[in-house]
Amino acid sequence: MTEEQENRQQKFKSGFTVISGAPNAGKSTLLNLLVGEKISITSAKPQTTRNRIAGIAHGPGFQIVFLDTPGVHKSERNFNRRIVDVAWDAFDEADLVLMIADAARPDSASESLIMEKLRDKTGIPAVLALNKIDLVEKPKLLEQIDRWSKKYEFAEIIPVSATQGIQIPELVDAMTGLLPEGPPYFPEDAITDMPERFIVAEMIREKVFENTGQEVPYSTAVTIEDFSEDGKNGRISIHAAIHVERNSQKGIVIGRHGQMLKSIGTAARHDIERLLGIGVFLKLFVRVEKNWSKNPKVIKKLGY
Ligand SMILES: Nc1nc2c(ncn2[C@@H]2O[C@H](COP(=O)(O)OP(=O)(O)OP(=O)(O)O)[C@@H](O)[C@H]2O)c(=O)[nH]1
Ligand SMILES: [Mg+2]
Repeated sequence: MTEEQENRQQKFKSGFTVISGAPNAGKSTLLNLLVGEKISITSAKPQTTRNRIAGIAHGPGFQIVFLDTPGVHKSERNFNRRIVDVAWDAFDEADLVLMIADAARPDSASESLIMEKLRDKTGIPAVLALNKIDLVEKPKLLEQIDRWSKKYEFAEIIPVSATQGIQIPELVDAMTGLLPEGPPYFPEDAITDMPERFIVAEMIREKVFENTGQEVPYSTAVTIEDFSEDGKNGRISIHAAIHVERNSQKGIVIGRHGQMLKSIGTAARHDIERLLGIGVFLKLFVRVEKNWSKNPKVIKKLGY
């Protein structure tokens, strides 16, 4: 290696950044924006994300591997505790923490959980992104910044809006400044470590989140049963099962004359086609897996 090559390599910044925050703070929305592709599903309802999803952001002189995680919260529900554990486990991989807080709606219970974790993990720098600033007036935002700066010694506090794309370069600069020097972990064209099948299943689950209410989204899991080249018209053929916990929920997801399932399928297919860049034939089934979210074995089988 020449001296110049060595210098260049040494200056390259790379590392793992765990994205942590309360449910619904905007973690997955921000991840997608930072990566430049939709790889993590989002919704207006809390507790959308259930897995640790790596999203890779490439830039001049840096590569940041973001780990999107479930929103942390206290819950009596077995399944919720399981997914919150997934969020905490991601901290073990982190060189940097990107905490996301909703500037419009503080969530003190979740905030204290994360503060506790950060104090526990001394040595890992943390940046706070105060998100959704498009929803707050300036005086209230200044109040929030003040409140947060007294709560914890963040390396930086940056007000942002993930949906409006406000102050994103500033956020990226702050993070690259804090990352260690090192070679890239992933090839230049990689955007995630999750298989296509996983993201496809998630896109279907997102449509269930969007189209159904009350407990139904939280009783739903999606698995891919078949994923193959159709042969016909060069399309990909995907069979997916939507698992619910009760017969009544199955009825809701199918809807009158199958209308609901049709809407879910059409919306999901559009997203999947955009992701895969190819025509898709999508077939959905609804299955009742009685009380799956209470059974650790079945939870595992469904991918959690
Ligand atoms: N107005 C506004 N809405 C936002 C912003 N960022 C995210 N949202 C919305 O907030 C909601 C939650 O976003 P998500 O990205 O799913 O939040 P999350 O933190 O990943 O949520 P969980 O996975 O449930 O923990 C969605 O309806 C987003 O469109 C923002 O900057 N401004
Ligand atoms: Mg999320």
